[in-house]
Amino acid sequence: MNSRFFNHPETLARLIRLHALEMCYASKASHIGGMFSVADILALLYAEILRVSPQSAEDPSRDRLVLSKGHAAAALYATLAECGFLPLGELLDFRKNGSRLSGHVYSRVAGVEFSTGSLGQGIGVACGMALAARLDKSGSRAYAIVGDGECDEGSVWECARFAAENELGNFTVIVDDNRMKGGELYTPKVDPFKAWSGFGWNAIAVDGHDFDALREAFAQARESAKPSVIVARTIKGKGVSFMQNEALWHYRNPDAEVFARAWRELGGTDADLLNADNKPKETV
Ligand SMILES: Cc1ncc(C[n+]2csc(CCOP(=O)(O)OP(=O)(O)O)c2C)c(N)n1
Ligand SMILES: [Mg+2]
Repeated sequence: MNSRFFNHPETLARLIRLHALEMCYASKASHIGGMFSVADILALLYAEILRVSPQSAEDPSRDRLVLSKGHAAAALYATLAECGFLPLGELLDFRKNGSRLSGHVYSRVAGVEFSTGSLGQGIGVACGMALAARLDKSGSRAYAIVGDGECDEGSVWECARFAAENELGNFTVIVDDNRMKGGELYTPKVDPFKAWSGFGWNAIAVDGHDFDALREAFAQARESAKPSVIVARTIKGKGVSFMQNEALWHYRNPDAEVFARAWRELGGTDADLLNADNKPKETV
């Protein structure tokens, strides 16, 4: 929870997208589409749901979040910086040689619980954190965010079965269900909601860009004795018209013109810039 953004996750979400855009522009790299699809989920988690703060980063009873789709690292770093875990200015070191802000989530960054990037791995670690919390009676809850494509990994379903068998009611998985993997938009033949329900989970389907619906889903998850999954229907590239549902923007760096257009669509101002030298051409 964060007092600055509590009840205002949309403000944090806007900043996450702006910072992630600037980080991808400055570093000439990264998975921008999947950062934008998960931005609202990260914003609500850090604004209102997770019991975490820079002051209690080592508290054993803190909640745990693992961003299992680790290629969206810049969105998580931006969230953590806005919530005071690291300096905002450090975000521009993203992907630079020697920086801890590597292109996939790195656990040396303050507030990060586990390094991810190899899809299918983070969810199992978060599941272990939930089990440990129960054994320790710490009251902590564990959360993992996975991509819909990541759910092609068998390890996701090993975890699904283990968590259900062990009735890990303190474990919540959020599926960033943008219906895109590396390529075009697709319709899954195996419905994710039915699949998770079939594994014995408390499954909740929501619009992943609707804060009220997400809020309600997290509240329902807290009440469940079973592990919960929030199947959040999202839009890859959400927030920038020409990136939405476009396979090209799974991984691509914006050039100066694209940066300026996207910055404008996201409502970016000069005050939002991390580096004044990045000023979009039109605003100069
Ligand atoms: C084990 C593994 N295989 C392949 C990749 C390469 N990879 C990076 S992102 C991606 C697509 C993931 O799709 P999804 O989980 O739906 O993520 P999103 O749409 O949110 O970007 C792939 C295959 C990887 N990081 N890890
Ligand atoms: Mg996807």
